[in-house]
Amino acid sequence: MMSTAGAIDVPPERSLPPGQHLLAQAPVMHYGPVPRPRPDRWDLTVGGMTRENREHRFSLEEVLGLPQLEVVADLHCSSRWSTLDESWSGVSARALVEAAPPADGVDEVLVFAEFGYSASIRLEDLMSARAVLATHHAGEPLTQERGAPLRLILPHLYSWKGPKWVRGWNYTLEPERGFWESRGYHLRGDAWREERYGYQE
Ligand SMILES: Nc1nc2c(c(=O)[nH]1)N[C@H]1C(S)=C(S)[C@@H](COP(=O)(O)O)O[C@H]1N2
Ligand SMILES: [Mo]
Repeated sequence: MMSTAGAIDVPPERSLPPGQHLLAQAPVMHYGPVPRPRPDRWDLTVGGMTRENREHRFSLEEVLGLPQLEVVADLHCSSRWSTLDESWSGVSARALVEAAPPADGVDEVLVFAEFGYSASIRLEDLMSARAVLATHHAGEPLTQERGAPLRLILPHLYSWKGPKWVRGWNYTLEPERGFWESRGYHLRGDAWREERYGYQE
């Protein structure tokens, strides 16, 4: 998470979360390499404390059959840049939770992606009306570097909580720290409350 030059002015009537500056365009940012497409072996797994006490597996086709959702949302990187009005479309994350429901008492999710990337997310955040498993950005299919075939977008959280190349999640009773959360970043990560670092928890 490095900082980025090229800040622009925030338009009147708009605001950014505290401590953020605006960029005209989001830089491509992730840790490690871009995975190469593997449509033949792609699946999505929902496991951990599921209601039926079994792992649920979905093909991409099955995921794409869930209710569609389009969201216009800002990106907020914890390295302090934001962008405004990105448009993301795909399927509702809440619909996938409903298709593979958690056991009673589950409040937490560890979302995982290719190459072991993961992010800790509260079930409540994953089920928010604007949480989208995106297949498209700005009206075009996601590019590989932006997370194709599927990427999670949670508009009110810092964007490290939006894994690109997402492959599923596990339900847990207690929060489990993901990639950045175990490197000093916040479990919840609400950008509007500036929940950046773990020491603020
Ligand atoms: N799989 C994966 N997803 C990831 C990351 C990553 O390192 N790996 N980085 C996150 C971070 S820190 C940011 S800011 C956004 C950047 O998204 P962008 O490249 O579309 O701008 O992706 C997020 N999703
Ligand atoms: Mo980020």
